[in-house]
Amino acid sequence: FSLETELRRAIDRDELSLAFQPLINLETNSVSGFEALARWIHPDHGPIPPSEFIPVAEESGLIVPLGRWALDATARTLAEWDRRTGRVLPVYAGVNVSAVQLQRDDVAAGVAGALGANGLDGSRLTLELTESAIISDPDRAGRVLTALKMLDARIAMDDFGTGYSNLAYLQKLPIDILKIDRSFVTGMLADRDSIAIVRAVLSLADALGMKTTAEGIETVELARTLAALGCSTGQGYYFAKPLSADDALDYLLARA
Ligand code: G
Ligand code: G
Ligand code: MN
Ligand code: NA
Repeated sequence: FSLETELRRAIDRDELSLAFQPLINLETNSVSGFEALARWIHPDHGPIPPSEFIPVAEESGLIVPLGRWALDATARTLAEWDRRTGRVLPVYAGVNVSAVQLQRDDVAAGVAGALGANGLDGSRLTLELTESAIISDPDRAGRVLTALKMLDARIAMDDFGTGYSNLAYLQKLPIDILKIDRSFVTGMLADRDSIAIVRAVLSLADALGMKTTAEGIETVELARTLAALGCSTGQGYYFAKPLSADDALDYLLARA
């Protein structure tokens, strides 16, 4: 059983799917968007978690077709939701882009293709990049991010605070959103250091004119505290787990 061979087949046979986790506006409690997360249910071996197949995809280069598929499938889902509800829904989808993808693929061309094929405005997509994606080739990252901004797409820094932070990139690159890593959020009510880091990230984002998304909100206390601290957006099991596309649309319509 070679995960790489199986993954290649899974991409070809359309065995991958997407789950959508709601992103909640902490001020209004409405749905701002969803993070699209790849799922793989192998016909014989059952669900294979992304923590197993994403690293294999990165090492093998399969992250390029996988990433293209994720962009297309996300845009297709947004267009399908618009079609079903008969309006342009005011929500965006966040798509994860790994460092390898940013280096090896023309991500802006992939985004433009996914938008064009589905008749979507660029503001409907947010690309979630990790700090490592930028550090590994800052010049290339700068060109790709500029091209993405020209499409009107937004850029989020994923897992912010866990990478090799080089704060100069925040100033130089057109980053719209800082996603505060789950590890800081989880501990922030019990641990002074975590809340200090969360406050510092919120204040940094505010000073640089960026929005913030807190990951891993599991309790109402965390949701209330982050809202009071001025965090823009929340994500976590307290609001909802990653949902199927149909359940995500129901969730959106129930909260609208
Ligand atoms: O639900 P969770 O276990 O789904 O996802 C684990 C991690 O896998 C996410 O935090 C994300 O970094 C990564 N991931 C999920 N889907 C994708 C994808 O489509 N592309 C990339 N590059 N990473 C993904
Ligand atoms: O940041 P990444 O793109 O690494 O984050 C998405 C991952 O976080 C997914 O695996 C998702 O299932 C997981 N996740 C989302 N909300 C929560 C939460 O409230 N608690 C925990 N433990 N994991 C969460
Ligand atoms: Mn992410
Ligand atoms: Na993250």
